Formats: sequence, structure tokens, C-alpha cells
Amino acid sequence: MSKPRILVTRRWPASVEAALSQAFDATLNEGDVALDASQLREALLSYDAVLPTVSDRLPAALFEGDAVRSKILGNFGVGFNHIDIAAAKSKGIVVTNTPGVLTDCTADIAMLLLISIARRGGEGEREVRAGAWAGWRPTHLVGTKVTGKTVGIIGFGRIGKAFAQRCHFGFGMDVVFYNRSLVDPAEAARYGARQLPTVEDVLGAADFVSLHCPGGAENRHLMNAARFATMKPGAFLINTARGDVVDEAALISALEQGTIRGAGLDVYEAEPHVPERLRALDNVVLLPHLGSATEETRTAMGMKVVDNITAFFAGREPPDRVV
Ligand code: 8YV
Repeated sequence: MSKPRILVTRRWPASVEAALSQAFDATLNEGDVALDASQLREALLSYDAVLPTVSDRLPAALFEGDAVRSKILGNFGVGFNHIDIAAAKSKGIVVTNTPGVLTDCTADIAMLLLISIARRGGEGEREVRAGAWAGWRPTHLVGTKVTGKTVGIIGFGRIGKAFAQRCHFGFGMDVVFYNRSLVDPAEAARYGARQLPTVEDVLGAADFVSLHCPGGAENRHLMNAARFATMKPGAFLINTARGDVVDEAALISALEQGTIRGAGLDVYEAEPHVPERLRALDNVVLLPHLGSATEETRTAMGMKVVDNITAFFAGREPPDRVV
């Protein structure tokens, strides 16, 4: 029997690409250039499986017609809001993701952003690199103390919990969170956290608000102008979830006008585009979607995709099926 034809849309860790090439008739993206909509459409028509990343947008239009050949999308990542899940489902296409393996590294990046923005790490680094450091003085780049402050988490899933644990047990912070379903208080306490009833309650209590909910229609612009206005004066926003959870234009205005004090961002509404007005601000730390970017995690993510599509083509249930 011939091996299933699969398309890997970007370069993946070498060990994962080797495993895929051994088990499948794999086409690798040697140049690592993001595919455009027509290339992705072509891929769905000609491959048994497409293995997309967050850089591949797969809206409903790409699934239209009867000619789609792909039976599974093995998404490289836990978030899958770049794929129109309803359209995939209507075509009987299975979608899998990679939960669990990127929890710690993404929580670490949220922590990095929290500390950097509070302690003005980005500004300091830029100053030293520019050769502009004029020497130590008591009033130079004075930031905000983290210990003892309140962090408010929106979305208490795996990553939200791992972040809560770091904030409370590692940095002595008070942790409150909003989650759409009720979390057992004993479970929340294991992560050093306490649930509040509404997003507004969390925003009103927190010195740092960190987003850990999924992207997509349900949470689109959850953070908007009205919600920035309910944040504590001098509070900070951290986003390692998805860019569309934040109304970026409203965030920029809130930062420019001092409604909030600063933001640490790893994700943006139209990646890789980062608005110039945002880049012009000093009170932001901006990372290029690094949440899961460690050798260990990217390899583990890839191996999860291998497991998922291997199970699928062997007629077994893929372990991480989302559709
Ligand atoms: C991944 C992420 O790197 O897994 C996710 O949801 O946001 C990132 O950590 C990205 O999705 C890769 O496709």
C-alpha cells in the first residue's frame, strides 16, 4: 500500500521531519516560506494530510467544493483558530492539535513578559545596546515591584494554571482568575489562585492582567476600550494567547493615553504585522510569538502531530482530535 501523501507547511525540528519522512510520503517546505491561500487550497486538493501551523490561515472558502482530498489536518500547535473548524467538519476532515506539551514554555513566556514590562527590561536593553546608558542613578528606569501584587488571569486552562503557579509560588503574587466554567476552589488553590465571577471583577482587582483563553469568534476583542477603562490605573496587560482576544486599536489608545501603564505581547491581531504606533511605544515589550519556542517543546509538538496522523492513517482514534 502506498504511503499517505502529507504536506508539512513550514520547517519543523529535524528529528520530527525525519520521522514524518520515514512514515509518510512527506513534502517538506524547504524554503520555510509561508504558503498563500491558493497554495493551501491546492494542498487540500492534492494531499491526504496537511500539517499546518498558526501561520496558515484556512478559512471556509478553502474547503469549498467536492475535490478536497485531505482527510486530516494535523495542526502544529494547541490553538487552532486559524482553521475554520465548522468548514473542516462539514467536509468530514479530522483536525488534531498538540495540547499539554507547550504549557510550561508558554507560561514561562508570560512570566518573562510580566517581569520585563514591570521592571522595564526592554527599555533597559535598548538603552544599553544604543550606547545610551549614562550610568547608575537612583531614579533611572525605575519600575514596579512584582512581589505582593495581584495578577488576574483570564482563562484557567492548562497554561493559565501553570502561569498562576509561577506567579503565586515563585513570585509571591496574589492570583485571581476568570474562567467561563466553575473551577473547584480546592483545585484552584493548588495553583495558588482564586476564582472571581466576572471578567470585570478580575480587571478591577489586578495589577497585571494575563490572557490565557482561546482565540476565535467566542473571545474576539474580549479586551476592548470599555474593559481597558475598568482596569486598575497603572495596571499592565500580558497577552500570550491570541491577538484577536485584544482590540489592538483600543489597546494602543489605552497605552498612549495612560489608561493602562504597559503591555507585554507575544501575539498580535494580524501577525506578523505589528502596528507602527505600538512599536513606537516605550511602555510595551513585544515578542514575535515565542510562546512554545524551545527545542524541547517544538520537538514534542511535532511528535504529537506524528502520533495523531499515524493513529489516523492506521484507523485508530487520533489522541488529540478536536474535530
Ligand atoms: C505555536 C501557539 O508555536 O500552540 C499554539 O497555539 O500559539 C504557538 O505556541 C503555534 O501555534 C505554532 O503553530
